[in-house]
Amino acid sequence: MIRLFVGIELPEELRDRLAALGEGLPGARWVPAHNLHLTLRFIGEVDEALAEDLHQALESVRAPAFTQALGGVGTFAARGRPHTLWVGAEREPPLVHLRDKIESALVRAGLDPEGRKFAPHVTLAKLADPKPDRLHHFLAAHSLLRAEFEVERFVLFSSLLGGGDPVYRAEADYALESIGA
Ligand code: 3AM
Repeated sequence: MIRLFVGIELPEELRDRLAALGEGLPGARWVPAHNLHLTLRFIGEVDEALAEDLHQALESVRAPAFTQALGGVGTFAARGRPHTLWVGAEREPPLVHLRDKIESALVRAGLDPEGRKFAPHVTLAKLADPKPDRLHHFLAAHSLLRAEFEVERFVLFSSLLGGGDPVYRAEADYALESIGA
């Protein structure tokens, strides 16, 4: 079995910039710079045969390259407790188009449809027990954060969970069509 997800890598410079935000927020487990990514579709544990079918399905996806904007910071919470700190990804048509194409390809290849709404983001940190005033201060201080990067491919990642940070590995990548090509 292999645990998979489909995502977009961030350029190294942007990862370093985002990882550098990770100072001054106690109670946060920061995602290491090399793990920062934008998830398009979480797949989960699948066997090798299905993984191969999913890979082939992803190879059939045709979508244009685009510029992706990131902006603002926020949290996901459960029962009133924030557990994930993220920077938002603009829900622009090219991103949604790519995500929809990937979704249909994966469902055609045998996955159950994704039931949850697509809320594109880059997870910056997992929050264990953040001090509310420090968290509010962090969110306010970075509310105007903006960045842009070019998306020229997407990636099928495997994810190995252990004690510490997950180990993500690019198992395959898929080129997007260049603008004007
Ligand atoms: O993109 P981020 O880092 O927010 O939290 C996991 C991570 O999200 C999420 O998939 C991404 C790559 O691992 N993830 C993990 N388990 C999940 C699950 N059961 C999940 N997403 C949905 N359902």
